[in-house]
Amino acid sequence: MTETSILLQRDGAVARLILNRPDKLNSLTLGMLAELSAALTDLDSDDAVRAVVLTGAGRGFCAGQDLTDHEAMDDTRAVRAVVERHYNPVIRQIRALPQPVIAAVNGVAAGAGCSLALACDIVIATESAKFSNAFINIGLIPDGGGSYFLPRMVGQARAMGLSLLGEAIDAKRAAEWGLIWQAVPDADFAREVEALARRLTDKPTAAIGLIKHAINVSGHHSLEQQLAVEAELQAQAAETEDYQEGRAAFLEKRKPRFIGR
Ligand code: T3D
Repeated sequence: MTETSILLQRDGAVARLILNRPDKLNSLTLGMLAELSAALTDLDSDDAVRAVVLTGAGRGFCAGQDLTDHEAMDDTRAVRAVVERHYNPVIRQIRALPQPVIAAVNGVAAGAGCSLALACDIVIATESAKFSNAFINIGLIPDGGGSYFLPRMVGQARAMGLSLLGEAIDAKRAAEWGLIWQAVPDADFAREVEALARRLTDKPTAAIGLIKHAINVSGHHSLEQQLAVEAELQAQAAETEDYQEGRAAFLEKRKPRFIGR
């Protein structure tokens, strides 16, 4: 893709998805969500990609739904369809992507922009970034999976506080609360994101996809159901070449070289 509202850049085994409307803090239009969905579809079947970084151009990560997008906002009767047809598929795609997805939160993540970040597998943020469940500030409710992710990540009390008050928290607090993986000084951010992505590309990618699945379904499973899921997924992991390599490397006391399948 070229200069569109979503940039997809491949760099070896790392793919970068860049939300690219910096003047509007990368707020989301329906066209942008369609582009994002198309890019995720491309990546889903791309075996050469072993880590995906989702980030924002300019000073923001994503300010949620573009409130000036007439197509999405003017007909209030169409909101259900906007959520079902444009937001929900993207959230599902991120969760189901076989590769790990890093949200590299370079600035404010508000409303559906916050949900988008939380849908990713690992969130790393600049210390100056802010997370805001801003929906309530305009009379809406958390969508994009926000009402699912938040209580599971930070517990009911903090999920309620964030959702009812709509106040932003900074990345350090978000990390302390378990909303994100890591807050790093702004000056180190690019280097830390790169290092995290490269660490992930060296890992057994097929197992990462299976781990994502196991953890994502665990939220609505009993222990018995989850034990059954683990048995099934472990059987699949054990069939991979990377499992053979991991075990051989351990026995031979050397570093494993995983190929991702
Ligand atoms: O119908 C449906 O689809 C329902 C789905 C809803 C999902 C949602 O995401 S609802 C929540 C939508 N998001 C918000 O309510 C956040 C709105 N933005 C803000 O509150 C602030 O912009 C921020 C706190 C995020 C950042 O503030 P600040 O001071 O750093 O920046 P700013 O000056 O407000 O914004 C910079 C520009 O981006 C500005 O444009 P301008 O005046 O320079 O031309 C601003 O209007 C624009 N912008 C920021 N957020 C949005 C936006 N434009 C359109 N939509 C936005 N969400």
